[in-house]
Amino acid sequence: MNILLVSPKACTGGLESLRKGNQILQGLLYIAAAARDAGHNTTVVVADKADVDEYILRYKPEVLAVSCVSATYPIARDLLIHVRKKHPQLKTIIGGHHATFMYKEVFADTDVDYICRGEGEEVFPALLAALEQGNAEPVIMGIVYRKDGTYYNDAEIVLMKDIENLPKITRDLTAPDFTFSPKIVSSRGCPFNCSFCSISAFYGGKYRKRSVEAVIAEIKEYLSWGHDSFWFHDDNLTIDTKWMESFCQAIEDEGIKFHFNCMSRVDTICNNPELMARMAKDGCSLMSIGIESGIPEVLERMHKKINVEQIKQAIKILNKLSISHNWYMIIGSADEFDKPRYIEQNIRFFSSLPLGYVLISILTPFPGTEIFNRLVAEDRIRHYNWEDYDAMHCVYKPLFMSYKDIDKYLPKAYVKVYLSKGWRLIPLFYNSFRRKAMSPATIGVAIKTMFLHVVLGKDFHNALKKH
Ligand code: B12
Ligand code: SF4
Repeated sequence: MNILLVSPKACTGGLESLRKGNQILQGLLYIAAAARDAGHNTTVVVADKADVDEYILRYKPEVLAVSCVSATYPIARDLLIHVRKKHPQLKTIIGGHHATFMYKEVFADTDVDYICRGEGEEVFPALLAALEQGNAEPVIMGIVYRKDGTYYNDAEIVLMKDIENLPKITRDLTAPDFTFSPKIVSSRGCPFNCSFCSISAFYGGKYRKRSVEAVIAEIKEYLSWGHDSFWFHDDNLTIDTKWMESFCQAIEDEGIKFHFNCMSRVDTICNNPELMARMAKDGCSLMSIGIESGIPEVLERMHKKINVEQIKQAIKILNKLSISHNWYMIIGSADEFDKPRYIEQNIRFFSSLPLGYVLISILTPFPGTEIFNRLVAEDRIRHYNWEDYDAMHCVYKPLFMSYKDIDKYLPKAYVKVYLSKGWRLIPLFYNSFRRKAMSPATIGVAIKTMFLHVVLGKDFHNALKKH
């Protein structure tokens, strides 16, 4: 069968790489590879309703598959509605975190044929096989369809037992208009349970790991194609420290050289400083770590299971190494700490630390998360305009201040936190280029946005968005 897979053309602020297709949602590439391995002709494109017809004409698909996150759901929704009207013969399917948790709403909005609840690598080819045999209503748990108001196969979110042999993502999966940059997944899931993160809900707290041998073989293959810089999409690459040690050992034994970026946690960094030094030596050039808040009570309610002392110690450890660091901060907590004095306390905390990059978000209740379920129960979700679920808009009703005031803290926090770095901004940017930790385009977007907002007084969200 001919399958067209669509990554929504995002206009999420600043994500140039996703808009231009330099990056395509990795989950979609995995299911494209799985369908190819099952003998189908697959092409992955980045599109919205305005240009999907062109791709349908070019690739003549029988099935159209879409992925999205909450913020890009409106693009996916409009595209599916358009396809249903204009190409009614096409079978359509959507997957990803948003569709998994909001499947009933997505069916109602789009009249899509199927929704994948969970991981698609096994169930998507099973659906294609059923469709080839003329069975449009197969019993495949996780491939949900709707008939006469009843949902079938929706009882659970399906996960693969084993992720050792993930299908191989190759250049030829994507249409030639888009560039290819390999990402590595050595594990899926996370054993922690942070209240704002949809990972624990999606993976049910399960954590699965691939063998060091399989990951090294994949990296060697990408190296042979000329790539030497990889982003690990693992939710936390360093959870299994024994695995990480074996991985470093394998890099050293094989004598292979490459840069890699990954996500970690402050507790792991504090408990394993030697491992961090070894990772730096073996090519780790950027580590992203969630601090979220410097207020102990907020950390506790988020179930972060880290403390302020660990945060400070982890920063010291990383600052002694050649690893650039990128920290996450959250404004707002949807509880009694949503007061200007606590938000300002948090901004002061982040400004007082010798951090590398800081990525600041507004607390966003993503479907499936504990925060989402609580705010729905308390009737404190302001609206379901999903394009605003981009971690830059306050979409909930705060208890002690207005949502607009929370929104205003986002640019303020960026300015204060980055200005607090003073001259250290110069080596920060210089090193990020040198170690390929961040692209000049990303930093360019950040500087342009701040200039438009702070100097020219433009609205922050409009300054960041590109239409
Ligand atoms: C890496 C990453 C990014 C990268 C993406 C790069 C890329 N090329 O993919 C970058 C930094 C660009 C990014 C940006 C954003 N991200 Co992000 N990101 C991640 C992260 C850590 C890994 C994504 C990944 O590759 N996962 C591995 C793949 C294999 O899993 P998957 O995507 O879920 O796909 C599987 C299934 O869902 C299913 N599936 C998915 N689609 C489809 C489609 C079909 C048809 C089928 C059958 C199956 C299927 O099968 C796949 C294979 O098993 C996830 C967390 C996570 N664990 O997923 C967050 C995550 C997806 N991101 C999130 C968010 C919020 C964002 C941003 C909005 C942040 C922001 N403020 O801008 C943007 C939105 C970007 C966009 N336009 O879509 C949230 C989404 C929550 C939500 N409900 O919206 C997540 C879950 C993290 C979290 N906070 O909880 N992100
Ligand atoms: S925020 Fe990080 S540590 Fe917490 S559940 Fe999500 S991936 Fe795990």
